[in-house]
This record gives sequence, C-alpha cells and structure tokens, in this order.
Amino acid sequence: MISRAKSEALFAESLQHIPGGVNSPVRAFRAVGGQPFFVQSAKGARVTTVDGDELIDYVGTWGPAILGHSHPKIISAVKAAADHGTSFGIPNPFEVTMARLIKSLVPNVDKVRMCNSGTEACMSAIRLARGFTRRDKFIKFDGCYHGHADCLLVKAGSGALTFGNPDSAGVPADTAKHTLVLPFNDIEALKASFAANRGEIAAVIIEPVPGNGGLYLPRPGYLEFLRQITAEQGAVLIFDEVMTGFRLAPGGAQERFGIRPDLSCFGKIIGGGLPVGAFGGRGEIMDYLAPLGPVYQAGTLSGNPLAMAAGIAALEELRAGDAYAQLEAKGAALEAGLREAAMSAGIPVTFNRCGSMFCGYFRGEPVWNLADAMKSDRERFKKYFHGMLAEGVYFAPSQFEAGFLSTAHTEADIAHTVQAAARVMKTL
Ligand code: KE4
Repeated sequence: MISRAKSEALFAESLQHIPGGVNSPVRAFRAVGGQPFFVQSAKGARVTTVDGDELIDYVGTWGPAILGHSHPKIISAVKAAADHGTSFGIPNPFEVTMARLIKSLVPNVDKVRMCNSGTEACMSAIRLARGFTRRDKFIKFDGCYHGHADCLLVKAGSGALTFGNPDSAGVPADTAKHTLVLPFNDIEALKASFAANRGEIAAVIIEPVPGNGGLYLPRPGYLEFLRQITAEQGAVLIFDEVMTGFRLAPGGAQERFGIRPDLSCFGKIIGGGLPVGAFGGRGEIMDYLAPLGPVYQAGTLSGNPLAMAAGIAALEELRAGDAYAQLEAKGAALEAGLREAAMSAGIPVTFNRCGSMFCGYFRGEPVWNLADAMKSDRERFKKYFHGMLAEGVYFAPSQFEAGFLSTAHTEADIAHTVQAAARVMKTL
C-alpha cells in the first residue's frame, strides 16, 4: 500500500482553495474513487509522492515526459535559459530554432505559430480554418478531446447530422450548433454529414489515434477517406497531434499513417514539460493569421524562452538516438506481458496500442470507438487501478485515458508492472 498522510493533509487544504482541490479535473481521481496523491518529485520513469512512495509512472504528465521525467538535457537547458530571463514578450532566437525543428520533423508544416496549450492550439486552428474558408461549421468526433474551448465542448445534437449541443454548462447553444459530432471510424457518417451540410463545413478536426477515450485506432482506410473527402469538399483537415505528435513517429501520426493534413496542432512533448502549444501547416492558410492576415490570435507567453529551450532539448534528444525503436520495443513488451496477465487470470481484456501509447479495456470485444469503450467494465478498472497503485504502479486514473511509455522505462520496470498485474488481475 502507499502511505497517504501528507497527501491527505494537502488535499484537505487544497479543497479549501482550489475547486475540487485540483487545477485540472482528471487529477481528482473522481473516475476511480479515493483521493489523489501529491507528487514531491519525478525522475526517469518514476514519481515520488510527498509521503515518500516511489511509483512507476505510465501517465508521464499526460504525454510530455516521453524521455522520462527531469531528463538532464531538458533540466540544464531550462536552467541555462533562465539565467538570461524568463520571458521577454519580444522575439527571441529560441522561437526560430523551435519553428525550424518542427518544420524539419513534420514536412507538412510550412509555417507554425507557438501558443501556450493544446487547447489554444486547437481553438486557434479552428478559427483559422473558419477564417480561411469563410464557413462556420466544423466536424469533430465522439470521444476525441481537443481542449476546453467553447466550440469544442459539444456533444452530438439531437439532429446530429446538422448541429451540436453544449457538453458543458456555460457554452451557449448558439456556439455549439456549428459543431457537428460524428462517431469515429464511421465513413458513412462522414459522407452523410458532408451531404447534409454541403459547402458549409470549414474543417474536420480529429485525433488521428484518439487517446482521450482510452486508446483506439483508425480502421484501415479511414484516415485516407477523411483526407479525400475534406479535399473534395474544400474543408480544412486538422490533425490534433497534441498527444501523438513527435510520439508515434518523429513526424507524429501523420508520418506513421502517411496522411498530409492541412493543419496540425501540437503540445505536450514540444514543451519538454513546460506550458506550450503550437499549430502549423499549409503556408497559404497560416498566412491568414495576424499580423499578416485577418484571423486574430495572440499570447503574452507564446514562444516563452524557457518552454522553447525545454522543447528544443526534448526534440533534439528524440532526434539524436533510437528513441522510437526503443519505445516500440517497450510497448510491445508491456502489451505482451499485460495480455498474458489477463489471460492467466481469465479476465477479458482488449489491449489497444500504437507505439508507446496504450489502453487496456476490461471487455472482451474489440474497441474501435467511444461507444465500444463505454461498454468496458469500469468497476473492474477501478479495482485494477487501485490494486496496481498499491503495487507501486501508477496508471491514468480513468478508463478513458491513454497510458504512455517513455525511453526511461526499463525492462525491470515493465517486468514489475506485468508481475503486479498478474497478481492484481487474479483479485478482480
Ligand atoms: P491542454 O490544453 O490540456 O494542453 O491540451 C488539450 C488537448 C488537446 N488535444 C489532445 C489530443 C489532448 O489530449 C489534450 C489534453 N489531454 C489531456 C489528457 N487526456 C490533458 C490532461 C488534463 O486535461 O488534465
């Protein structure tokens, strides 16, 4: 078991100052029950709680920690940059280096704009696509999360083909109505939506490998069809690679699947753990952005020198070695071990994986979309989550989140995880 005294005291106080005691809802453990632990420090594949417990971390701060926590090259880059100042609000050389690095790794990006979160990146990309096409409607997919901008907190409306409904209090129906929400992996739904909104759809935004409903994969041919129909219909194809970017391949999912989106959104890894977002793509679209064009977008801390220094260090380290081969091998080993653990315990599990992103669902049938994912046994997941935590392994505190491996996870870490899973699954 992990000790909790200091975390509990901190959480009790945090509840007095911060809504729900957390600065982002998923951290509150509401999906798994119990209280969150507080972290004192993190190094490599491990986090250390304020009560002194060390946990093997498969959340990796939700994706940024692809090289493990506190990678020495990232830490020294941030320290060196900090000696020269923490923010200028004036162009600095790091911004040019970062833009050049992103373009070198993602050939579909002619120009890129830095911002401060994945939410900002996706929100801005949609505004840009609307400005470029002079159309209002756009398509997103059930289970895909693109941050918390109003137009993205939308669920399929009753007239799902023609308008969306708010999925959060505070989002006006007038805002939500322009957002069309379709099931992922459903080509017929795409065809029907474009037919019902001919000439009105500005963009389609998609997580090419959705990591916010757990993890599921595009069916063969699906992304290719999406690229074809958006090109035919004059809609901007936006790949939200905030999670998959620079993780599934040096050039992200678009490299792995060989698709050329018009715009791409990035975040997480390119900040090396510091606050960052970015969006980029075809130059003729990007040049619609202020100060060149009529689409406004801005940010006090965009291109912040510390975030840029951290992200540059991360991308250069990823590019230097054989990180992607390592991540694939680690992912395959973890998958094989967890499948074996479930088999030996006689527990039906569907395990989806793409490189170093994964999700195990407590259900025997395949998971290709959110509806499938919702049928998994969440009570079993809760027991599994807490059982693994007691074994010193921290998975995401929700069935509907992806897990992340890093280059810092060792064979011993994976062996411990798999042996612990074999023990815990027998108790489910
Ligand atoms: P941020 O605004 O949280 O930096 O990024 C939003 C975002 C956009 N697109 C994708 C594909 C994302 O996964 C995210 C954020 N991911 C969540 C994890 N599911 C962040 C964790 C949180 O909300 O605390």
